[in-house]
Amino acid sequence: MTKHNIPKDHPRAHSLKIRNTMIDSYDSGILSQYGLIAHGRGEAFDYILGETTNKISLKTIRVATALLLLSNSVISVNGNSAALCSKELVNLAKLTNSKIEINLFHKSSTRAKKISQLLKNHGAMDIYGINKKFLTQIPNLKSDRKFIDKRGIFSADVIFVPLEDGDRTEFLKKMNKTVITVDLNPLSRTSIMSDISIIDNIIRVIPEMVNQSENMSNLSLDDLQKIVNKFNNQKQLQLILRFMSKRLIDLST
Ligand code: PTJ
Repeated sequence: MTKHNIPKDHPRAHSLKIRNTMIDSYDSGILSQYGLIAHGRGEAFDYILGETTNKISLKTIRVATALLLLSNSVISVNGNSAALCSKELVNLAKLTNSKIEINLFHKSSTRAKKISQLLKNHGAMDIYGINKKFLTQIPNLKSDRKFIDKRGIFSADVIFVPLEDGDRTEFLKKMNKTVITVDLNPLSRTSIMSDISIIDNIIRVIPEMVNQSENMSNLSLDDLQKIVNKFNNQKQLQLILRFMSKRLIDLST
C-alpha cells in the first residue's frame, strides 16, 4: 500500500504515524484488512476521550494489572494488538507471569505464524494457540475464535483480551473465566460482558500496565486482592460514559 509522507508539524502527526504502522502491519501480513476498519472505529472513540488516559481508566488499569499478577492468566493476541504493541505485550506477559495465546477472528494460520514470530522477536518464549495438536473448542461459539489451546486459554482462570468484538467474551464467561478487555467503545458487547473493561487505547494501556506491574511487584497477595475486591465494573462504565458525554457537551458550548 502507498503510504503518505507525514509532515512533523502536522496537527495529527501522531495519529497518522500510527495509521502508517497499521498499513505496514497489513503489508507484512500481521493485520487483517478488517483490522484497518476496526482501527478507524477506535480512532473515533479515542477522539471523544481526548486521546489521553483519564483517571477513570487509570484506576481500571490498576485493577486489571493486580488481577493479572494474582492469577493464572493468558494474554490473547490478535492482529491489531500485535500490530500496535507486541513488544509491550511480551513485557507484560513476563512481568505478570501470563501466557500468550494467539486467537484470531479472521482465522489464518499464515498470519498466526507471522504474529508468533513477531512476538518471539520481542523475546516471547512459548506462544500458544498455534499447534493444532493442543487445540480444543469453546462450546457453542460459532466463530473461528472458538479454537483455544488446552494449555492456554482453556486451562486459565483469567483471560486478558486487548481489543476484539464481543462474541468470545460472552462464551468465555459461560466457561467461568474472568475476562479483562481493552476496547475504546464503552457500548460494545465486549465492554458490557467483561469483568474488567478498560475503555482506552491499547497503545496507551499496555505500556501503563507494564509500569503498574513494576510498581506493584512489591505488594503482597493480600494487598493485590484488596485492589481487585473493591472494583465495580458497572460503575466504571457509567463513569466513562458520563466522562464522554460531558466532553461532548463541553465542546458544544
Ligand atoms: O486479527 P483478527 O482476525 O482477530 O481481527 C481483529 C479485529 C479487531 C479486526 C476483529 O476482532 C474485529 O472485527 O473487531 P471489531 O468488531 O471491529 O471490534 C474492535 C473493537 O476494538 C471496536 O470496538 C473498536 O472501537 C476497538 N478498537 C479499535 N482500535 C482500538 C480499539 N480499542 C482499543 N484500542 C485501539 N487501538
